[in-house]
Amino acid sequence: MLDAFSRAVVSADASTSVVGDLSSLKTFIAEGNRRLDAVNAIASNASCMVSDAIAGMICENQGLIQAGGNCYPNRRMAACLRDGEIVLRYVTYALLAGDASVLDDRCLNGLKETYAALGVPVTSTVRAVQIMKAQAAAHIKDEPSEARAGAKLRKMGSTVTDDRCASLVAEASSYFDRVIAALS
Ligand SMILES: CCC1=C(C)/C(=C/C2=NC(=C\c3[nH]c(/C=C4\NC(=O)[C@H](C)[C@H]4CC)c(C)c3CCC(=O)O)/C(CCC(=O)O)=C2C)NC1=O
Repeated sequence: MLDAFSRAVVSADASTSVVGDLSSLKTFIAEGNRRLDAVNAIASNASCMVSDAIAGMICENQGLIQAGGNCYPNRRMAACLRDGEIVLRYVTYALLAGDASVLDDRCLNGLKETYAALGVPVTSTVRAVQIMKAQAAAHIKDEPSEARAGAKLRKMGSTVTDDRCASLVAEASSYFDRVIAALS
């Protein structure tokens, strides 16, 4: 498992050079609090995000909870919710570390094959991940929409939400895309 710092060391070592371009690490440090805010925005809304994403996925494809569907019976429903939580948790680890390796090595490695063996449908999984991606963007920007959240609307009250958040939204989105690519 690597983070932004160990990644710089490993890359430098691979070319037997001294650690070269420190500017990206400087930014990583300078923007560190903002990164922690982004991680916190996801982590403290995680259970709501997961249940909403899986509920949305099922709403759009109710066959999943009927006999023969992969979220039927309750044991499989529980496994699916748990998997949603696992994916979101590893995405937040990657965002915290500034590196995707923890997500790749401990969550995605072999998942496609496991799902194929168990008959877990990829299109539905991808849909749930896409919903979590959209939720994460909204929470990092601290702009959850009233239309979607209703009475559950919860703002973190972040004091700075300028467009520097955009790079963290883009980075988080790239980890969700990585999940989708690994399963597709
Ligand atoms: C830490 C890394 C890690 C991952 C990623 C992981 C995933 C994982 N998900 C599994 C099952 C499962 N995963 C699902 C998920 C779903 N079914 C659907 O219809 C939806 C599309 C989707 C939810 C979004 C289901 C239903 C099962 C149980 C399948 C079965 O037993 O028939 C299994 C098989 C063993 C078990 O049931 O626990 C693994 C290993 N386990 C891990 O330890």
